[in-house]
Formats: sequence, structure tokens, C-alpha cells
Amino acid sequence: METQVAIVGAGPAGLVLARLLELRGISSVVIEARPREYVEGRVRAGVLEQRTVDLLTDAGVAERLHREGMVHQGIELRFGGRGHRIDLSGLTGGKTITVYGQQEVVKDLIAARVASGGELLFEVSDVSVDVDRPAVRFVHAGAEVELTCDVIAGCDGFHGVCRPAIAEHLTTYEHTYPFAWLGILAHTKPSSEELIYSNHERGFALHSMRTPEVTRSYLQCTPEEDIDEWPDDRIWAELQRRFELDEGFSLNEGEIFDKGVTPMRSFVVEPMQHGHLFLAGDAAHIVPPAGAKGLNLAVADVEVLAAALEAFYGSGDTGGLESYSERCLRRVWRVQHFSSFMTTMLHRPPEQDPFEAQLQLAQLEYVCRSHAAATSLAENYVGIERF
Ligand code: RFL
Ligand code: PHB
Repeated sequence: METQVAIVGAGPAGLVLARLLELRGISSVVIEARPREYVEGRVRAGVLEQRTVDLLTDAGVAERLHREGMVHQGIELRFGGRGHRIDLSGLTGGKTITVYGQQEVVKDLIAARVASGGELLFEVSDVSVDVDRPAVRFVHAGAEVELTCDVIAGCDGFHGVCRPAIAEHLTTYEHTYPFAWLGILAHTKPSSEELIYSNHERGFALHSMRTPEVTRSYLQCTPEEDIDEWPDDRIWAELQRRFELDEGFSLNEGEIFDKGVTPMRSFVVEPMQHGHLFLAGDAAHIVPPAGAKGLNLAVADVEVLAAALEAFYGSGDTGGLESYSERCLRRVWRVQHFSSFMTTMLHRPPEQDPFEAQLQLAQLEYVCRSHAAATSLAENYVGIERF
């Protein structure tokens, strides 16, 4: 088999890249380890930056997103029994975020790929990459395949095979946090029109949503948390406490139909490329989810890669490919900083000393009272435009 760009992984990074290349007349083959139903059902992110929405719109895959996605102009920070709104739109010249599940984005991208007849192979196994040749080898439907190409896009997430294939050429930066998130989906109307990030003495909690009938919520827990010890009643009781307000507040409760624990880490490799292999998205970096940035960062990477490939195939200009990593990493580190800032400001470490707790409170009050500090948070949250 032969193509111009071999894309390993059909998550947001791989699928958006395939779409952008298709629109530029560049051929690609996407290979994915999991079945289609699994990829389409994987519950993850929910917040799309304005620029991600714009990119998906320009790529012609946002028709359902605009119909079903929920546009938000602010978020709430809740602490000390009070809520404080951050006016994202007012502070950023009218920008918004859109709440639309990652698996819906993925479904839309897969549907577009299938409709256009582009190659997308699910359930491949024994995947290996030959960076020098370059080629990707795998087994599909019982047959061994060698896919030769000009470029390999490693979009296979944190646990994929592409990053390990060039590990000796990479420097790793990593930080793990002493807590995790227990996430749920429930059949119940959201209890607020906007997302609520709550810093409570019992730990962080986040109220989000997927549709007008489905609520998505998260609770800070330990990385070793046993999900079986969290029956629905306990989850609702804990959420109710962590969202309490002095003036009174009650969350809508309902049937919980999805539950999971997500560990939290910050991770970056440098450079994000070696030879003919280019890493994008979670394959190259992980951010803790409190900044709602992982998917958006994956999309930003492949936007840079698609432009570099367009220049390469259009005029033979290799400059964009050579500077791919450098261009991506400027955004990656800004987003790492923002995600770490949000995480540190909002979570209660298991053994927080009283001094740190006061600093955390001082920071929260600052972003709620200072126009400059709120503007900085808003600018990062809706997504910084250019790097
Ligand atoms: P993905 O989505 O992990 O996709 C990688 C794909 O590669 C496949 N794969 C392979 N395929 C072929 N051969 C192999 N050897 C392979 N190995 C793996 C996998 O099956 C998979 O399909 O990475 P990608 O595309 O880089 O996308 C990154 C995002 O998924 C991730 O950053 C976000 O989900 C992070 N994230 C959030 N991001 C946001 O922008 N906003 C949010 O609100 C947000 N909330 C979240 C999140 C992630 C969470 N979890 C569960 C980690 C909330 C949570 C709870
Ligand atoms: C979500 O809706 O899944 C979500 C929202 C905001 C975050 C993380 C996840 O910061």
C-alpha cells in the first residue's frame, strides 16, 4: 500500500489531519487500533475553543456541531460559598466556547471521511513504524500490510507506538499530580447554564454538560480511587456538598450512565518530530483537564502540520516541516502553563499546608476581582489566537 501521509490513530488529531489534507488534495491513509464503535463511544472532552470551532467549520465538518453544540459566553468560579462569573466574551472581544462532546466531533469526522471515500482502517494490530524508510507496518483483516509513505503522522495518543519509536531522540518533561478526576454522565438537565469550577474544602468539582438533558460532572478524587466505592448516591451527595452556596443551591440529580476515573499529568516531549515522523496531540503532550485544552491543542498541532505539508507538496518548501515542532511547542508550553495554573488554583492537594491554602484563595479572589487577571484567564480559556 502507498500514500503520501500515513496517519496512525483516529482520534481528533488523526481525523482532523486527514480532513485538512483531503481538502488540500494530499492523500492519506488513517489506521486505528480500535473498532469504530469504540472510538465513537469514548467519552472525553467537551469544550471547544472558538478557533477549533472555526477550523472545523472551514473544514466543512461542523454542520451538526452548530446545530447541537451549546455556545457559552462565560464560566463560573465557585469558592467560599459564593459564585463569581468570568465573562469570557466580554473580556475577549466577543469570543465564545462551544460545549460539544469529543465523541460527537469524532463521529462527524469519521462520517465525513467515509462519505469522501478516504482510507480509514479500523481494528489494525501489530503496528510498527519505520521512520527511516518511511513506512508503517500492521495487520488488517488477517493480512500483513506495509504502507509506504513520505511522512508518518503519529496521532496515536499517549499510549501509542509512534513516540516510543523515536524515544532516544526525545527529551521528556513530566509532572504527575496527587489527585485524579471521577467523571460521570447523567440523564438530568444541567443545573446551570454555564460550567462551574468549584474549589471546596472537600476537593474540586466541575459541573459541565453535553446536551440540554445530559449533565457531565467531575469530582476530585485520589489516583487510586476504587470506582466500586462510589455508588450513585455517594456521588450525588458529594457533588451537592462541593457545589454548595451560602444562598443555597441544589444540583439536579438523575440516572448516572457512565463513570470513570482519570489520572492527571502534565507531559511534553521535545522535539515533536524526528526524520519523517511527526507527533501530534496526546502522542506528544498531555495537559491536566482543568483548562479544557487537550483536544484543542491536538487540533492546533495538526493545523500547523497540514500547512507545512501543503507548502511541501505545493512548492517543495521544507521550511514548515523543519520548524513544525518549534512552532507547536510555543503553544504547547503556554497551554501547559495555563492548565497547571487552573489545576493548582482549583484542587486541594491531599496534604495542603495552611499557607498554600491561603495563597490559593488569594489567587482565586484576584482572578475574580481584577479585570487584568480575569482577562488573562479568559484569553487563555477561549484559546490564544496566534503563536
Ligand atoms: P486520542 O484521542 O487518544 O486518539 C489516539 C488514537 O490512536 C489510537 N491508537 C492507535 N491506532 C493505531 N495503532 C496504534 N498502535 C495505536 N495506539 C493508539 C487510539 O485508539 C486512539 O483512537 O489522541 P488525540 O487524537 O491526540 O486527541 C487528544 C484528546 O483526545 C485529549 O487531549 C482530550 O480528550 C483531553 N481532554 C479534554 N480536552 C479538551 O480540549 N477539552 C476538554 O474539555 C477535555 N476534557 C479530556 C477531558 C480528557 C479526559 N480524559 C479521559 C483523558 C476530560 C477527560 C476526562
Ligand atoms: C467536560 O465537559 O468534559 C469538561 C469541561 C471542562 C473541563 C474539562 C472537561 O475543564
